[in-house]
Amino acid sequence: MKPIFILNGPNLNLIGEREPEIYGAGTLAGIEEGLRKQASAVGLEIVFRQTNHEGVLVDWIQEARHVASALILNAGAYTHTSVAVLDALRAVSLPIAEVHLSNIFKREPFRHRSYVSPAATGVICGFGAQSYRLALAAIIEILGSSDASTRSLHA
Ligand code: CA2
Repeated sequence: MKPIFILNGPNLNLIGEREPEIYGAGTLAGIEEGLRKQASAVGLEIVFRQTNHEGVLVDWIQEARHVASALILNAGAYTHTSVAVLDALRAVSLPIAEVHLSNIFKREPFRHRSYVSPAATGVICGFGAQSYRLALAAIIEILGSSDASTRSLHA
């Protein structure tokens, strides 16, 4: 099985350091460690990355098309601004989980719009680090489905 790509956008490298009341006290490295264990418990691998650059995120989404089995994406603030990210996601025929640490619908109105959601299989937000664990659990379930026609529904 190809690895599950877990991609993170701008400023997510700062969580645990600043604004713990919004994003929690855990670090991105801690989240990565937990997800790696969760995946390896069922014999799967993850590729976990973070970038502050929109073009790099687009490059990694394009890379996922060829080398990943699924994509989990927290695009950070690009969620709310990036048509380039949406266009890249539209070319991905894999299960895509959009995740956010915070409940973006409880926050400022500009965070209520997501350019990722139209291309995502599903969206999980507001559960802190657990958002990632829930997303990975959903993706593992989709990948484990023996029904190929169900799987294509999620693409
Ligand atoms: O809740 C999420 O996961 C977000 O994707 C996080 C983004 C935010 O722009 C989205 O609206 C929701 C922000 C990433 C973290 O930014 C920080 C900024 C300052 C200090 C600590 C983290």
